[in-house]
Amino acid sequence: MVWVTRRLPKSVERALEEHFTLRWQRGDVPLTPDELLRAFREADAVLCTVTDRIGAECFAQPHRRVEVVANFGVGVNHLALDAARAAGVMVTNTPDVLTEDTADLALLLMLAVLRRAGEGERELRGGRWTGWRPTHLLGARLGGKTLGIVGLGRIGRAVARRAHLGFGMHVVAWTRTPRVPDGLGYVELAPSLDALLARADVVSLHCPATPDTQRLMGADQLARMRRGAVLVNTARGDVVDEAALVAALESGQLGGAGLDVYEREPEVHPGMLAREDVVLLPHLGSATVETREAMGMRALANLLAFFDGTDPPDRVA
Ligand code: 8YV
Repeated sequence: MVWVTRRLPKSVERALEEHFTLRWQRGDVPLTPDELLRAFREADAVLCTVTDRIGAECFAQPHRRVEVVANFGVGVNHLALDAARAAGVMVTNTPDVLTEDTADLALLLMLAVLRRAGEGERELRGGRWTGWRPTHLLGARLGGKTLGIVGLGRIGRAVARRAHLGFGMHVVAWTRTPRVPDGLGYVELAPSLDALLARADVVSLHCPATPDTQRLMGADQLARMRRGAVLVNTARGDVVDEAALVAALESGQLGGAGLDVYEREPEVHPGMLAREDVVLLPHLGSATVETREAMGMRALANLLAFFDGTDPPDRVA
């Protein structure tokens, strides 16, 4: 039996039903910690997602039955991978299929912040638009600006392509493996995060959330950004110290921010909500019909491979 923790696109639910006995979550709310423990005792597999914080207690409990956890999503920071390995439980994710849509959303946030789209929309809907004038809501052009990409994995590379080829940005990147990937000759590698922060007009985060990247962008790093620069985060809230970000915006050190992810989702730092220079989206990076269906099919493919006794394509633990 496969326990599915959230509702999925209809086509995915039907495809899962063709292959497995399923246990669906009633309503579309996250399982409680007790329900998660129970799922691990009763199911052979759990199909989970970012809203399920699956700690060591699930993997290490007596009478655990689960043999495989198929995560719907590429990020796996909500799963205790070491505990999964220690217990011999396999974990898979859904890379590749969400790369392009997440990269699109990063560009959307850059444009929205630089062109003051949120502010303009709020003004219009609020009945405060008095008509066109030459000096109304002037923003900044993306073209010609320097983009600093933190993390040059699949999504970081897709953002680099869009930013340079589509918008004429200069692209500087800082990455764990200091090598420019094939086909990205226009990307300059920064020797350090500090060097990248000193150069970039827009900093976009594309690293996974790990103990090493926890609050990677803290008060010190925000202070090292160029005055008036913009921070975009479509990675994980854990990578940014949200309180420090609010302080940097309030002091004018940063010129704006575009966020899709937060430290304590669905909570958002109250200091952010009132700011006109911030664009806030509710974790929509992969939220297209095409991608969410593809993510579901990828999770299904991983489960099928596991139960067929072959190697799942996207094993992470
Ligand atoms: C998902 C994401 O919407 O894949 C990820 O890591 O952040 C998004 O694509 C979400 O996390 C589903 O698990």
